[in-house]
Amino acid sequence: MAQRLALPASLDVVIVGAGFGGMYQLHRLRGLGLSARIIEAGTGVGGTWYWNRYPGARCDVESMQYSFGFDEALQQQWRWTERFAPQAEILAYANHVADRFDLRRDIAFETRVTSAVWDAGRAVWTVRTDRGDVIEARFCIMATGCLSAARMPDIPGRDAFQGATYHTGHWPHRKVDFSGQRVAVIGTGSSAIQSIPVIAAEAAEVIVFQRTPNFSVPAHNRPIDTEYERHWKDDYAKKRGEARRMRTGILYELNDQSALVQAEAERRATYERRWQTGSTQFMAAFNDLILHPAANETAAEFVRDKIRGIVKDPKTAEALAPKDHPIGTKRICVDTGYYETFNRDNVRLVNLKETPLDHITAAGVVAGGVEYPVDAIVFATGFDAMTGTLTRIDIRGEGGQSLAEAWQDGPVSYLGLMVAGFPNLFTITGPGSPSVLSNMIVSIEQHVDWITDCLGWLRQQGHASIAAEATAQHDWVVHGMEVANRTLYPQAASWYMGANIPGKPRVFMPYIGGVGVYRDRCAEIAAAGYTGFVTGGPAQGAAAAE
Ligand code: NA7
Repeated sequence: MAQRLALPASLDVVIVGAGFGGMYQLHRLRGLGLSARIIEAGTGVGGTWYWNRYPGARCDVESMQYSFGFDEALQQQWRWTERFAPQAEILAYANHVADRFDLRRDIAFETRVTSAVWDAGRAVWTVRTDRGDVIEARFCIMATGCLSAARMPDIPGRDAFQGATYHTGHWPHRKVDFSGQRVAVIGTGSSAIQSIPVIAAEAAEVIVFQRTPNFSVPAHNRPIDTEYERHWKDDYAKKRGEARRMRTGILYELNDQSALVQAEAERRATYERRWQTGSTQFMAAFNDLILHPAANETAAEFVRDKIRGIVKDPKTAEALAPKDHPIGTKRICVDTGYYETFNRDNVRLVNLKETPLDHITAAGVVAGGVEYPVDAIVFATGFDAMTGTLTRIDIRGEGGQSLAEAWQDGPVSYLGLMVAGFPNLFTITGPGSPSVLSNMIVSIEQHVDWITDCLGWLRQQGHASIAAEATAQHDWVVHGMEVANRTLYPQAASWYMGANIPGKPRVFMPYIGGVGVYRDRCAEIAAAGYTGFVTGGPAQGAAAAE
């Protein structure tokens, strides 16, 4: 193991996390001539794609779009091999970016930030790590990811199990061999839906414990051919520009028509065409699927019918067909052979709605009083999404208030970029920004560019600090809630709402107004001299901007 990078006692900027956000942020800050280091808990770069190594892990945004657009040579030279890149290829891309831009010399790996405390008098953050580092930095940029705090459910007896246990979000770095094994998978979110078909192809038996079924559409993944690659690369910059105007930051065919204006047969044909194309663009079949219950129901019923058509056992098919939430209000999954997997002899579904999960024993999982003996348990139980990665760090702003306290009734933020009371601390794709409702890399690039411009502006103006105003933050939070309440999203008990974590406040966390609209708002605010932000004092201290 190479020696860990020594961290200086004083810096302009500490960046937390070496995923795509942290890496691009470091690159941009170098361009600004600021001293910056990334502190990263893992042994390598990649963030989400470093941790989520479970079988079948794959991005649900097309590779040609789920990649950096800031550097023309990079986007022209990098070659994706599949329409939807597997985790290993995305991780290879992250490593390529780190090498290409010589980022590693400023990344301290295997180091976790434990606290960050604001000193208002000196306008510096004191950042501490689990290795005993103490660093003073003028700015702290949290590039900690939205889905990084993996969540193990508190199922009684969990620790008594004698076999192997895994969490999809913390998968081992070695190949896990399930051949000949009986495997329990707990959860049926995106991670489970991707991994179950792959595990089932290898294991002797797979028992899927489902509490709530999710809607999934086929990926129709395939190798990338030259024609498709050229279609993108011939005018990549233009296409990236168009994607940035889309509601989701993903370029795909829109249909500005209500689902309710078409006759049944025509509407089904529209859905069928989308189903055959595959991917999340299914939800763009009509313009009101996330707005009107009746419109949404037409799409939901189409997918339920597909499930009934694919899964041979009617009882299993019905259990897999979601009925408790409008389609798309929980993140729609994109799969390769998920529903077909339930036709295999070695796969069975345990419907926890009928037979609730009681406990775990040394030998297996007990549901509805029946013990299912297994050799391994895969917890595909998700994350403390959007806030968990931030609140597990002891972040203390003005007056010693912790971020966890500031967010005890749900996350509040101005633009998802800064939290009132926490000067000089930025959150890349924080709650209150499009983040998880968008192509993450598009949103990451926009936030990094905005933060970089802001730091450049502060230096130019001679300001030591910037903070969100409480009133501007309040207005943004209210606006975010209003926009969310115009949609069907708040109707689902989703992780967008914090509903998967017992006791977490039910607040719709991402901004659903759309990527294009949101970008314009951020740009207007910056152009008008950072309205809604308050700046303070002349720059001071050893690491002050030169
Ligand atoms: P998700 O989407 O949060 O899914 C977690 C799943 O685990 C979900 O089906 C849960 O059921 C289930 N779960 C959680 N706790 C339990 C207990 N105690 N018992 C039974 N089942 C449980 O996480 P993923 O990792 O799949 O996906 C997260 C995102 O990553 C995804 O949306 C993509 O954006 C990538 P529930 O619905 O709570 O009834």
